[in-house]
Amino acid sequence: MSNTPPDPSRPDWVPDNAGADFATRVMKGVDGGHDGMGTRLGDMTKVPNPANQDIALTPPPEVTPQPFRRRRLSVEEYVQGILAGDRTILARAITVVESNAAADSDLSQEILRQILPHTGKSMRVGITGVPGVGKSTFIESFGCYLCEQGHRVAVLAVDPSSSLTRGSILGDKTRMEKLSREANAFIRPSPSGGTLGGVTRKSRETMLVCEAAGFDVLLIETVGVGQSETTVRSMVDFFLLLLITGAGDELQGIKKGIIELADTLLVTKADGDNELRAQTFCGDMERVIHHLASPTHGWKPRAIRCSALTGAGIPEAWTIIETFKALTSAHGSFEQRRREQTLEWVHAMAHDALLAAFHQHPAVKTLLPEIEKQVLDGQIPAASAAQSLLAKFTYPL
Ligand SMILES: Nc1nc2c(ncn2[C@@H]2O[C@H](COP(=O)(O)OP(=O)(O)OP(=O)(O)O)[C@@H](O)[C@H]2O)c(=O)[nH]1
Ligand SMILES: [Mg+2]
Repeated sequence: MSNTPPDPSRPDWVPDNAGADFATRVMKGVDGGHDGMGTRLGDMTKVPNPANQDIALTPPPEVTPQPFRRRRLSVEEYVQGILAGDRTILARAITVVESNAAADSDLSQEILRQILPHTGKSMRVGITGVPGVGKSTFIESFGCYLCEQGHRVAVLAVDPSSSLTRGSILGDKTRMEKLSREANAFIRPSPSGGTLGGVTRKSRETMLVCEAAGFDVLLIETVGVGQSETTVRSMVDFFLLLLITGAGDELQGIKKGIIELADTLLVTKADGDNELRAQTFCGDMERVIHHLASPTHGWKPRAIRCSALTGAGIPEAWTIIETFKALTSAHGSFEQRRREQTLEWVHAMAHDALLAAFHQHPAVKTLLPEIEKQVLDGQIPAASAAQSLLAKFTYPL
């Protein structure tokens, strides 16, 4: 044992044989704050400590840090704020609507109930296409054009993948820099949180809130992979599919099923060297849709081309949407679709809630492993297994 006094800058867990290169040293503390002023707790803890000795400090008073909380608004304040087009309240109301917290559910439903008479007056446009096709750039250009025409534009996203990939399709508002500075535009990135069903509920309700706030054009962006196109189709009046030339059918996900959902095909990036190819491709697509059934009664889908860079085709895209609205309103299919969508939504929500309750049911959860085993062992048929599980299910739980 060495008799040298312990080095106060060397913690006792440093190995005895640690050389000079063992880079752990405890620095002497600074009395008071780092700026040389007193500590936040005042002089009570500020005890001179020249030799780093143990010193009994006067215990600081109990200070419980108070988290910053915004005052909760009342239902009336939310409703009045939304109807007055107050953007801050609008954003907060959407946060309430998007919340998964049970505590927000009553508030959110009451806000929605009160704004309901002020909803439904917008044109709801769904925009889809594979990643990189130019959705965000198109929305930027199209949205700015609509604002110039005196419209108020809200941009929302249905992006169930974003919570997994963190690559929210509207996460980067930078691609919509100009539009996000427009006083008459409101861009809401995709709600986080999982399932397509969950994201859809939030997006539908957010649409209603935006309509009550006076936005007369809603642009709902969704990435063209998976099931989200079908979902967005079920919540919009007009569905726009963006395509690029030369990407190959497979790459663009141009499945017949998706083209059949679209009210118009928009060939993007029709500029520079690509202009001629876009023209040819657009003609090809026109011939394709000619042979397909239209998703909307009273409307014949169109194929057009545009460039978000030069602005070519942007006004035409809006003219088509306006024509669509006029024709389908006259035909009755516009209103008919909205009614069907609302009822489908009710059924879908009841369906989702019932399914979740079934899987959370304690008796079902207890029985499930045994029943699964019996099915796999060939002891009972699948239908009997399902019946046994359902027999255990009661609702409410
Ligand atoms: N030349 C040309 N390039 C374009 C046009 N529109 C978009 N681009 C480019 O295409 C690339 C992809 O565009 P985005 O708008 O980000 O595509 P997106 O469909 O939103 O992509 P994701 O968000 O990844 O699904 C960007 O580099 C754009 O600059 C256009 O009209 N002309
Ligand atoms: Mg995008």
